[in-house]
Amino acid sequence: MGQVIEGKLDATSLKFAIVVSRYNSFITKHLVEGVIDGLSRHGAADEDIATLYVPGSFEIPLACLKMAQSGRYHAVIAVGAVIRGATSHFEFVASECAKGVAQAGLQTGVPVIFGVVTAETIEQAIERAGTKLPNRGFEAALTAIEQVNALKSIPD
Ligand code: INI
Repeated sequence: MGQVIEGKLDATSLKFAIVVSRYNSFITKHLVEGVIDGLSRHGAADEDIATLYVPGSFEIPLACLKMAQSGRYHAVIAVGAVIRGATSHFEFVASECAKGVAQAGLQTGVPVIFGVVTAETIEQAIERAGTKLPNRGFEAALTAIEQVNALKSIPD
């Protein structure tokens, strides 16, 4: 089977930044709660979690890049809710946010996790904030912890 390298779900002594959009805050506040719950339950200390608020999901990538560049955090978790509604604005916001979040991670080498809900309807967004479906923020927290530890485990 060869050598298996994987990341444990242990957030002890790790530092995290959450970048959260105020737009659709009735959804994002639940996602942030999910992130903090996921990090805390896996050993992260309250003082090791910093939360930065930005106006909308379009503003998330630059804020993630700056947080990652600061060197203070082991991972950055982006949290937003982009809901289609009646406008094509949705496509631009959602795709620029996704591209920018990926770029922030690749450019800095710091894991930047996409905890942004994209949904066709408000109802779908509510489901993904932890009603019918698991809270996407909680899942993003676990992804962050696993990814940090997976990258730490890569042999020199
Ligand atoms: N921002 C969101 O976070 N979600 C949305 O659904 C959304 N829609 O649909 O418009 C949205 N727009 C605002 C955008 O993120 C920027 O804040 C704005 O365009 C200014 O740059």
